[in-house]
Amino acid sequence: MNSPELTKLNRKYGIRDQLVFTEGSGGFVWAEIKNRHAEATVALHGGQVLSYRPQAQAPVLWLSRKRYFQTGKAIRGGIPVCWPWFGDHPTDTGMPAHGFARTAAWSVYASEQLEDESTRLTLVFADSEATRALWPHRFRLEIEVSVSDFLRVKLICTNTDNKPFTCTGALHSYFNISSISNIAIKGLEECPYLDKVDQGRRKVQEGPISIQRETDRIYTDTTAACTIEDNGLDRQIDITKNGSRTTVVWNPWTDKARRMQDFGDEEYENMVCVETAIGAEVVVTLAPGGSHTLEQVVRVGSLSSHKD
Ligand code: TA6
Repeated sequence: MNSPELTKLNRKYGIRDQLVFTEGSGGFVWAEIKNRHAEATVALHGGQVLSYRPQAQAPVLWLSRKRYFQTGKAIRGGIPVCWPWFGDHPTDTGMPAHGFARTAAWSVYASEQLEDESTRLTLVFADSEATRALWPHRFRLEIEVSVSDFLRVKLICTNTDNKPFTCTGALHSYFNISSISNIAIKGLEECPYLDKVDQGRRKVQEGPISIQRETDRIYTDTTAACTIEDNGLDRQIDITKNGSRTTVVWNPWTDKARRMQDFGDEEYENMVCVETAIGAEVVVTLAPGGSHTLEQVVRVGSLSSHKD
């Protein structure tokens, strides 16, 4: 985006001392948010939250040092928007994994300073000839990002077509952690899951999740909140959700980390994905005019004070 366009964007949607649009790496436009509660960065590329950090806290989201900022490529880290399909395309493996929303150019729709001096930014992305060539449906996607002492992300998908469509997707959140051996994920105990590292075998979660190898699990039929307990940072990340009956937990571990070009060999140590999803056995079917909202709220707190 050239600077006159950036100036226009800032004039229309910038908020003094809170929200400014800048040109980041790869020529991508970023919304830089800073208020008394927290700081965050959102890229128009993919409608993707790249960073979130409450004041006086360590970063909550993880972003790879080797991430791409290139047109047509997904950004490794933050909260990629997987839509209108999660994972591989159901019938055509030639299609991009996790759909096309995460590599699309989104536009700014609204920005607001809220009463408690938190900030809300809304981006939109609608169908085009290019998207209809991949997926023959008319739609409107909105992502609403609220930055406060919590981070709320809402993905609102609306069917603007004259026929129904079915979609899956996820807020594919990458969380920053002190070390993979220092964490436990709670909230999915006794929940059934499909183990993608073990040919999709159906299993049941026993106790809290600790990660000691490549982990790629689709927890089905759960609306539960999750907590990442991080002893190294003495913090817990609480993740609540709405509009989702699927939670995905992922860490690539050593071999897969090495195979990914946009992922550092050792970076599996400091990230874990806990994803708010629509996928596996649960899909969303929208009638013409129908909408669905996938919502995730992230809060951080001190672990030791929660344990006292
Ligand atoms: O959400 C977990 C997962 O589906 C894994 O299977 C893994 O492939 C990951 O997403 C990353 O996918 P990506 O297409 O971004 O490399």
